[in-house]
Formats: sequence, C-alpha cells, structure tokens
Amino acid sequence: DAGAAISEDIDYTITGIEPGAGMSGVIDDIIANEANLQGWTHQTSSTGAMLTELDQAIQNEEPIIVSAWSPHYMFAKYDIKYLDDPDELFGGEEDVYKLTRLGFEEDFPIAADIVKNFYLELDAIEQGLLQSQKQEISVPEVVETWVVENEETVKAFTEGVAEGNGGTIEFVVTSWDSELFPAYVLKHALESHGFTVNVTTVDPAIMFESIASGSADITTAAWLPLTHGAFVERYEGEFVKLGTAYEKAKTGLAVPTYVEIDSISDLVP
Ligand code: PBE
Repeated sequence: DAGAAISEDIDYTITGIEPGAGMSGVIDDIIANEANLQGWTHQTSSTGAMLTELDQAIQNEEPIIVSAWSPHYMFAKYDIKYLDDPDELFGGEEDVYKLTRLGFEEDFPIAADIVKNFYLELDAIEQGLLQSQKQEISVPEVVETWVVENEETVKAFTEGVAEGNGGTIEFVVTSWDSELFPAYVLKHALESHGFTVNVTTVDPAIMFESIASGSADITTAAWLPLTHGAFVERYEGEFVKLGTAYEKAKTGLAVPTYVEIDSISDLVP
C-alpha cells in the first residue's frame, strides 16, 4: 500500500529542523512511543536546511516528510498538506503565551499592562511572514512598516496606560519568524511608550531558563500545551503567564500534496 511504499522510499526518515526546537523533542517522543514509527530516523538540522530539502524534493517530485508548523509561509509557497494526526500526537491546537519573570509586574507595572494588552490575530502574522518571504526582507523590517500601517491596533496596546517611566526591558524570543513578528510589534509598542527593549534570540531551553532565573524579563513565544510543555513542567512556579500573544498555532508533519498518504497512521516501521 501507499503508506508502506512511501515509508520505504523516504528511508523511514522525517526531515526535521533545529534539535533544540520544542517540536523536535515532540517528534523524538513520538518515534520512541508509536508502534508505526518504530525505528524511524529523525534527521534534525535547521529550518533553512529543511526548507531547502523540501524545495528540492518538490522540484524532483520526490516524496518527503517534514516538520511543519503554522504560522509559516511554507503553506502559502508550496503545495503541501499536514498529515492527519488522529491521536493528537502533536497536541492539536497550540496557543502562544506571554511569560514574564517573577517580580516583573511589581518592577514594571506600566510595561506589564502593555504586555497584558498585547495580542495579535493569526492572520496578521501570516501576512507579515508572507511579505517577508516575497520581498526578501527580514521580519523586523516588515514590522517597521506594519506598525505604521496598523497604528490603531498598536495604539490599543497602550490605551489608558500611563506613560512609561523609562527602564530597560530584556526580551527573549526564539528565532523563528512566527515569533519574531509578534516580539518586534510588542517591542515597538513598549518603546513608543517610554521603555527601552533589548530583544535577544535564543533556543527555547534558554528562553525558559532565562525567564526562570530572572536574567530576562519577558517573552511572547511559549507554545503550549505540548510544544514547550516539557519546559513549563520543569520551571513551573518560576515564571508568570500573562495570557496569549496569539492563538491557533499548530505543529505536525507535512508532505507535498502529490504524496499519496493522508495520515501519520499510514506510516509503517
Ligand atoms: N516552532 C516554531 C518552535 C516554536 C515556534 C514550532 C518550530 C518550536 O519550538 O518547535
């Protein structure tokens, strides 16, 4: 059957991304625990390398299974589909949370109000990422124009909040575009209201560790419940959750649409 043929064709290999990504840990767990993926290889490297391999496979019309997530431009640029995940191995829908270190609200009450108000629609992020890809400009540069064109949205984050009293905020975020877009929008809102914001891009493990230790103040990039669930468990009680930065995110496995399987359960060992 198609599932067996494709599994063999791709040499029982999932083309993954950075080993430190939350979803890379999820995939390792799935391979370790699911009978139909027994003995499979999870080839990690980088997001850029995964996209290059996906691009080449599509040019040659070869089968490939990649680590995929939304929001990302890959679904707009390529004819690819998520494999169904009937057992919710990837946790179903994910929400992306804002976290602060303990004591941040007490030290920065005004900035904390702005962080609490901050929320973006998934659609806005998707448009931004697509624009970055099409025009070949970085996500922080896309944000520079976006905040001008969406002044009302940005203003709402600081509405009714007292003017900031200065102060420098250490903002940690992972380096995926889906996270840089919201982070730079919030940085802009905070800076327009009297704060200085240093954005540092780090791996998920360092993002959680630095918030928990207090060396960083805030992040907007915690994917829950599953993708970063292991970090939340590890640092429970050592951070404060301030609501979601955006919702309806997703992770999973994807294939080009010409690959004739529909579900993770079609794969065989
Ligand atoms: N991602 C994108 C990240 C978070 C944002 C799903 C690739 C991960 O840690 O897996």
